[in-house]
Amino acid sequence: MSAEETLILVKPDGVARGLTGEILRRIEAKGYTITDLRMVRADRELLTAHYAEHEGKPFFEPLVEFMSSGPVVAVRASGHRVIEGFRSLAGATDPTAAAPGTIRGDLGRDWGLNVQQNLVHGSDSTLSAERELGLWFS
Ligand code: RTP
Ligand code: MG
Repeated sequence: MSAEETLILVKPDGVARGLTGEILRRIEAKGYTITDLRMVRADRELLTAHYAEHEGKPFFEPLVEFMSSGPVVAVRASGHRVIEGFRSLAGATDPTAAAPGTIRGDLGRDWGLNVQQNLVHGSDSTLSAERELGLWFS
């Protein structure tokens, strides 16, 4: 079995709502292994690098504001097809549209704000996983 790695973030809304344990439980229950974990107060520099693909989009500034509003839990997880698998566990970006059974579908709240406070981030490709793990676990 070939193990793959991904970066998962429990975003500030997940940490503030006390959902870190529940989110880590779902990752482990699926069979993925948590191989590193740290709580980070992310600054603008880290977030701008992390969200480079979104720079210039209307939600970029509110996104950086939100992501720096409180601590984030960064998780290195490994497992067979964990990148795609965690994106399935997380569900659609919009918590209202996310399917029940997913983290965002079961636990995400739609506050009607100008950015989705959707509890988690997961890398979307092997390339982004490698890049993002380097940023958060350097
Ligand atoms: P993520 O990167 O956090 O795993 O989420 P994603 O792939 O599902 O979403 P993405 O399109 O990469 O957007 C990154 C994050 O920006 C916020 N966002 N808000 N129009 C909006 O309100 C909006 N669009 C994006 C969300 O926090 C999203 O997860
Ligand atoms: Mg994304």
